[in-house]
Amino acid sequence: MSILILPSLMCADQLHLYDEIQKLLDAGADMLHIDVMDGQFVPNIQIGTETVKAIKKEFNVPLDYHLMIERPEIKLGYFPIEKGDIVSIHYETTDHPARAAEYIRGKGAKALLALNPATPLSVTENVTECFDGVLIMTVNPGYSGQKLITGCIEKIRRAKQTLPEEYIIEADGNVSFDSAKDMISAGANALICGSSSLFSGKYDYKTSMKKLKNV
Ligand code: S6P
Ligand code: MG
Repeated sequence: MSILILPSLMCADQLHLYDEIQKLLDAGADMLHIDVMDGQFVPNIQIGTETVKAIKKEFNVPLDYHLMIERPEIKLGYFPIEKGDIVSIHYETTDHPARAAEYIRGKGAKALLALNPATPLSVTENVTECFDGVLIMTVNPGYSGQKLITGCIEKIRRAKQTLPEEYIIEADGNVSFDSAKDMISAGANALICGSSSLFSGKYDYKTSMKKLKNV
């Protein structure tokens, strides 16, 4: 399986999103990672449903939704989820993760269970077949620019060892050109790239993307 490189749109220039998306696609982005935050589950608020709809209308790009919102099962309908998309809901936000996954799969998208750094991998045990993968937070959700919690690399390793072979394993948080190597060696097959790599300002998107693909 090739490694998905997923630019985190919250790290792009928010006043020039259209141009930013164009540049990311030109640089070869596979999908766009959309962080949705509700100010309750995480101490931050973004990105609005109208923005997501506008992106879908203007660009032919699948979205990788990361829903950091309480009770996602009753809010999934706000989003234009379709075939080709990936949708992560957090284990900590719902009593009904499998119900949310069923809705997502019903739209033709892939459903992932996202885990905070402190949440053990064992919570996936009884609902493994309801999901297509896991999103492993390697920082606490809510902000970009945070420091890696190194114990989470071990969680990625255990996910690779114990979860189905075909599972998507996303790593999200402080994915740098260096930490990306450790994450991939541990078993991650999708990297969320933000201020630590793609958006560091050191290189243009094409160069950063090439560097990431080489990793
Ligand atoms: C954080 C969010 C992430 C960030 C990304 C930023 O809550 O889920 O997707 O946007 O991690 O990357 P970095 O390199 O600044 O940590
Ligand atoms: Mg995210």
